[in-house]
Amino acid sequence: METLNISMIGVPIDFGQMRRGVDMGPSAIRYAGAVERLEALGHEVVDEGDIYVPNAAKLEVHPKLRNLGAVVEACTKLAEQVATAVEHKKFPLVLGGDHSIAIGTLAGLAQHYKNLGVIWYDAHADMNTAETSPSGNIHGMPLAVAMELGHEKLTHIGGEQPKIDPKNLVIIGARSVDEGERELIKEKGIKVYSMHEIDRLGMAAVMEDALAYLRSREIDGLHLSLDLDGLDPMYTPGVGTPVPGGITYRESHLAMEMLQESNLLTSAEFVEVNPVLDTKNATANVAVGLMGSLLGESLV
Ligand code: EXY
Ligand code: MN
Ligand code: MN
Ligand code: MN
Repeated sequence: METLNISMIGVPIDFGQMRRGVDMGPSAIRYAGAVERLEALGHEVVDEGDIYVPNAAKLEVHPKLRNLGAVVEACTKLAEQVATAVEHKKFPLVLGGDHSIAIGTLAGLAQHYKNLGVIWYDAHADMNTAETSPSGNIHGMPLAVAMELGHEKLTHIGGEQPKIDPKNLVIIGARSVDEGERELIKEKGIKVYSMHEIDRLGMAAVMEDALAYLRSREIDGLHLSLDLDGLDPMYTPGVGTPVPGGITYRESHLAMEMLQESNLLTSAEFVEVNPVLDTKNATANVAVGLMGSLLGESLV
């Protein structure tokens, strides 16, 4: 693998959901040795530190969008930082924090990539709006927002245009999808490999198919948004919304290794690590191991 100039950005926020602790995700991932692991692969890694939202509790609230003002501020700052990293030919590596941060990551990437592919590795579709959400938690909404569906304070971060084309989106690992999300997936013709397809076809075939599909879309960049709850909770217990019957440890490493081989990857984020719900930093350790496979580590 070519050596990368990695811009590692921490986003220690928990505004997009209700479980305390996920704001410590970036620290947990750092303690799990993310920088050393990637430097050992020959990459240049600059840890840009953390995005900070002062006085979050005083920012705008909304009856159906929890902590709206704080999420908007965090994602606006993140979008700027991601856009700057890409401008300087760096590889953005974003550490969450809950999955609402992807609103900022995708907004930043869309400043440069006009036909961006996205692999959404997750138990969930994260495609709700205030009208369809069962919880009002914005970490269940980033993909709707990126398709410019939802409150304009969110959809207009990084500009008023949609940030992704639904046809360039591939969801892998879905097993907890709400009614409104199912309708949107059908309406937009979004490619989803649920746990059923992964069980039936196997992860190798799923990744072959997904990468061939994304190549056929002639994407100009590929972002991996990896929610650690995409894996089975037996491997990643430290997440806020665990769903049994998930992807295995080795299936996940294979997916990362095949992504690396594809030479399509241009950015990545690892989200929903919650050390308060974890044991011995296991979930952050899994995240760092997957980063290694994603960015060039080989078994022999
Ligand atoms: N679909 C549910 C909701 O919208 O509240 C659960 C979303 C969980 C989102 C986590 C980050 O993946
Ligand atoms: Mn998610
Ligand atoms: Mn999830
Ligand atoms: Mn608009």
